[in-house]
Amino acid sequence: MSQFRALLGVLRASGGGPLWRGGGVTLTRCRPHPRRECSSEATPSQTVISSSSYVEDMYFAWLEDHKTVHESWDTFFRNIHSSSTPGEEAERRPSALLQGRVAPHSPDMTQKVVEDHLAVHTLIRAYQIRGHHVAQLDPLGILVADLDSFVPSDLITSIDKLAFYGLHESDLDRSFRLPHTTFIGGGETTLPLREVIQRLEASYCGHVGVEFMFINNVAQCQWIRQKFETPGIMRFTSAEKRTLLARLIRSTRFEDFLARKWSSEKRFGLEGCEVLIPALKTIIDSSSAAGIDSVIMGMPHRGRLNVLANVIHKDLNQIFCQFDPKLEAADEGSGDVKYHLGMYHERINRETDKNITLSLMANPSHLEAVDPVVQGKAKAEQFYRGDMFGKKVMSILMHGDAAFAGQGVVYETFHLSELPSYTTYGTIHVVVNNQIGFTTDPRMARSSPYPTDVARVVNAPIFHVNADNPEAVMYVCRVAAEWRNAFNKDVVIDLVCYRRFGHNEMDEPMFTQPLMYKQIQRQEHVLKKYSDKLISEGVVTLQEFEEEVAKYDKICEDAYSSAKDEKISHIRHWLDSPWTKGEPKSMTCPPTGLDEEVLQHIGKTASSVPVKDFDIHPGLSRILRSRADLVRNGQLDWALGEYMAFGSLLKDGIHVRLSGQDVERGTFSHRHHVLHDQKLDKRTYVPMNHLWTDQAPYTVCNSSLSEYGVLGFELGFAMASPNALVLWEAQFGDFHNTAQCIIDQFISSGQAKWVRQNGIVLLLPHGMEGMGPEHSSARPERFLQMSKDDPDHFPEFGGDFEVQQLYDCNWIVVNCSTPANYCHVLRRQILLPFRKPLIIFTPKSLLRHPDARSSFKDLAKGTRFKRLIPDEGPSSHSPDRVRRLIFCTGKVYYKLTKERKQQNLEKDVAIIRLEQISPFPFDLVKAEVEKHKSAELVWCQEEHKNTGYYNYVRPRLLTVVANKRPIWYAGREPAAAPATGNKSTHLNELKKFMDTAFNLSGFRERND
Ligand SMILES: Cc1ncc(C[n+]2csc(CCOP(=O)(O)OP(=O)(O)O)c2C)c(N)n1
Ligand SMILES: [Mg+2]
Repeated sequence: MSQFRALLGVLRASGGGPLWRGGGVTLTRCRPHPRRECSSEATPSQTVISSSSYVEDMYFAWLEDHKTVHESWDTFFRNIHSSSTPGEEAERRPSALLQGRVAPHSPDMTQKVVEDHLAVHTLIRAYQIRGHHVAQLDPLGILVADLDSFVPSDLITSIDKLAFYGLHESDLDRSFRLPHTTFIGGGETTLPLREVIQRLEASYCGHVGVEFMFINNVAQCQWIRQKFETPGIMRFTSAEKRTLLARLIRSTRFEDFLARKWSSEKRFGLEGCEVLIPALKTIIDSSSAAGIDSVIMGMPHRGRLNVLANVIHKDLNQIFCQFDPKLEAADEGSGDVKYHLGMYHERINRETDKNITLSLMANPSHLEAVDPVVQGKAKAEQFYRGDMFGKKVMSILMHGDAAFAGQGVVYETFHLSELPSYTTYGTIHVVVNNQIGFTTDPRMARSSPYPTDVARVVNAPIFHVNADNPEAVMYVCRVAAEWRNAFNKDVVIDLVCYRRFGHNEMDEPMFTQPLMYKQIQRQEHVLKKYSDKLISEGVVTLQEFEEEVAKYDKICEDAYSSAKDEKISHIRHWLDSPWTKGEPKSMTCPPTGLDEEVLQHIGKTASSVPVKDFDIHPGLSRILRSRADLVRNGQLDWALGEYMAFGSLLKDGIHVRLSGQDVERGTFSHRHHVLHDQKLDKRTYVPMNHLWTDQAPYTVCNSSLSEYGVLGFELGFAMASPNALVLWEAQFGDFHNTAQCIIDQFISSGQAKWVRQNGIVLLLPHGMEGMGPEHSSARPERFLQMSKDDPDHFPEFGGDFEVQQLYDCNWIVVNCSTPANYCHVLRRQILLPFRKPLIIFTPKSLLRHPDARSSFKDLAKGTRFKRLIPDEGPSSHSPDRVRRLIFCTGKVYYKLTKERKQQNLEKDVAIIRLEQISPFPFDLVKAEVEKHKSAELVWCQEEHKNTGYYNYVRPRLLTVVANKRPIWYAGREPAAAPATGNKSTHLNELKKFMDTAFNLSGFRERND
C-alpha cells in the first residue's frame, strides 16, 4: 500500500501537459468528436499532439471521405500517402505515422501503439475489478477488509508495476484514448496515463471500494462506473453537509446519553458505526424522493435503539422508560421490548416533504432470521397496494458482518430476490461491518474475502465504504437508493467500521482483541473528525456545532424526565404492522359450509380447461375427467376439498397464496393448480383465478428449494393482512425442521412475545407408508410439545368453548381424515374472528384413497369443521356395550376400520377420530368417554411411541377421566428413526399394533 501511495505522489508531482511531440507537428486536444466537429475547425498546425487516437479518428474519417476533414488535414494526409509506397497504406496506422518517434511507415510502431492502448484499457479494467482490494476501508487502518494483504499484481502500486503491462515510466505522460467502459475522462476522451492512474485510484482505491464487475449486465456496470468514476461526482453542498453533521450528532449523542444514564445496562450500542443513522436516513430520503412511501426494515441488536429513536422516530421517553426495572407491563408479551420489539410510524420526510411510513420488524435473537420475514411483509404490502414494481414499498435489511457471512438464511433470502412471486424489487442491505463477531475475528469467522460475498450470487453490487468518512457513506447510500430505483435489484452497503466497546457494554474486548482495542482507544470519534472538517471548511462554526449538540442533549434530558412518569409499558405501542381488524368483537365462528351451487361451480372449474385451444397432457385430462365424475356424483377427493376451500374464500374476497416446493402441481401430483399448454412454451393457465369476475386473486407459486427462507417469507406475507389465507407446504413434512427457527421463534411464540397475530397455515405431508425413515414423519410430537394448553387442567366449557380455546392457544394442530374436514378447517381459519397459526398434517396415500372421500353433503350450508369425528357405525347404536374405545387421528383410522371389519368387531369397538389435536377438544372427548362408560380407552397411532401424538394425548385423556381409567397404547414401539426402511418390517409392525388394538383381552391380562 505504501508503495502505491508513493507512486501517486510521483504521479501528482509531475503534473500533466503534453507527453511527446513529434514530426514537427503539434496537435491540440479537440473535443468532443473529432470526426464531426473538429475536422473543419482545427488544423494540424494548430493542434498539439496529445492524442494519437484523435489523429487516428481524423485519419479514418479522411479515409472514408476526404471532405469531412479540414483542408489542411486533407493536405496533410495526402502528403503522407504520396510519400508511401503502394500497398503500405493498409499496413500503416496514422497514429504511428504521426507520432514521429519512429519512421512514419514502421509497422512495429503501429503495433506498439495498439499494444499500449490495450495495456491501458486492461489497466483500467483491473482497477474496476480489483481496485476495492486496495481501497482504504478500515478506519482503524490495521485490518484489510478483504482479509488479504496481497496487493493485486495488475494494480499500479509502484513504478515498476508498469512493466506488468509492457509500459514504462516514460509512458506516464503519453495520452491514451479512453475506452467507452470508463467515465474517468469526464468530458475528455483521452488522458495521459499519469492522470488515468490518478483518477482510477481516486475512484476505486479511496474510502469507497466498489465491487461490481462480476455483474453480467453491461448497462448496470456502466451505470455504476458512471456513478463512481465521473470526476468530482462525490461533492456535497454545504446544506447537505450540515444535515449530515446534525444526523451524526443525534446518533452519537444518543448513545452517549444512554451510556451516561444507564452505564451498567446492555444496549448493544452503535459506537464505532454512528454513521449508520445518517446512512439509513440518506437511503430513506433518496427513496422517498423517488416515490417510495413505505419502508419495511429488519435489523439485529446493534444500534437498534438508535434506529428506533433517530430513524423511525419513536418517542424517546418510550425508549428510555424501558430501562426502568419497575416498569410494569400493561398487556401480554414477554417484555423484551428494547432489543426485539418492532415499531411502526407514519410521518413526513423532512427532506422531501412527503409522507412516509417506516416499520421496523420485531425480531428474535436469532440473527438474520428476520430477513425473509421482512421480505414477505414487503412483498405483501406491494401486492395489496398494486405496487407492481416496488415503486411505493421497499425493504431495508441491516446485518452484522459475522452473521451476514455465517447464517445460511441470508443466502436463502437472496435467492428469493428475483423470483416473480417473491421479489420485492430490490432490497438495500446495510452491513454494520465492525470486523468482529462477539469475540471472533473475521479470519476465523468466514472463508470468503468479504462478509458480503454472498450477495454476489444475485449480481448485487457491493459498496464497501470506510465508515469514518461520512460523506463517502452518504454518497454510496444515495447511489444504492438510485440503483434500486433504476434496476429494482438488491444492493449491499458494507459499512466498514469498528466496535468501540465489547459485544455489549459489559463485555471486556481486551481479553480477545488486545491490539485492535488499543487502536480503538486511540481512535478519534467520527463526530469529532467530521465536525473539525466542516469547521475548517467553514461550513459550520464551532458555536453552531456546539449549539446543535446542546439542542439534542436537551431533547434527551427532557424525554428522560418525562420517562420517569411512565409506570406502565404498553407493548401494543410497539407493533410493527398493526391491523385495522383489532380485537375480536365476538368469540364465535360461523358455520363453514357452502351452497351447493358454489360447490358445483368450483368443482366444474377444477375439472375442466376453461380456455380454448389449450392442450393439456393426456394424463392430466384423465385426472380432470375423474374429478368431473366425482363432482357429478357430489363427491370430493382431497384435491377437490382444497379447491372448494380456496375457491370459496376467493369468492369472498380473501386472497389465497399457496407457496412451497412444487406446490403448483403438488408433490404427489394431485393438485394441478397450474395447467401447462403442451404445445406452447410457458403458456399456463390457473383456473382458480377464473372462478368469478370479482373474486380475489389466487397466488400459487413453486418456491426455491428452501424451507427457512420461504417459510419466513410466507410468515411475513401473512403478517401484512388478516384478509388472506397464506399457506406454506413442505415437500414432505420432515423438511420443516430446516425452518425450525421460524417455527420456534416466530410461529409458536410470536404472538406471546410480540402481541402479533398471524394466521399462516403449514401443510405438512405426514404418514408412515413404508417408505423409510425419511419423508415419513412431520414430527407431530414437536408441534404438540410446544402447544401451550395445560394437560392437567380440565377447562370449563362456557360460551363458545371451541372458539375461546382457539383464541387462548398459541397455534392449532390438526390432522384431518376427510377432504370435507380439510376444507372446513381452511375456511374456519379465515372465518374466525382472530388469526392463529394452523399446522395441518396432510396425507399422502389418502390423497387417492377411495374411502377417504367426502360428499358434498359434508360441506353443505350449515356444516362446520369437526374437531372430533365420533363413530357413527354399529357401535353407536348401543355405546354402553362397546368394549373398547379407540382414539386415533389421521390415516390410521382407515387401517383400523378395515381391521375391525375383518375381525367382526364393529359393535364392540368404537373408533373416534381426533381431527383437531391441539387445542385438545376436552369437551367432545369427555362426551365420548361418558357415552362409552364401560369401554377400555386406547390411543392408537402408527407412529413410534416416543413420537406422534401419544405423549400429548395421554395426559389430557387422563385429565378427562380424572385419572380414574387407564389409557392404553396401541402403536409402534419407541424408536430413534421415525420409520423403518424395510417394507416387511413395516408391515409386521403394522400387524402387531393392529393386533394390540383389537385384542380385547390384551390389556386386561396386563392389568391382572
Ligand atoms: C443464530 C444466532 N447464533 C448465535 C447468536 C449469538 N450472537 C449474538 S451476537 C453474535 C455476534 C454477532 O456478530 P455480528 O453479526 O458481526 O454483529 P455485531 O455484534 O458485531 O454487531 C452472536 C454470535 C445469535 N444471536 N444468533
Ligand atoms: Mg460484527
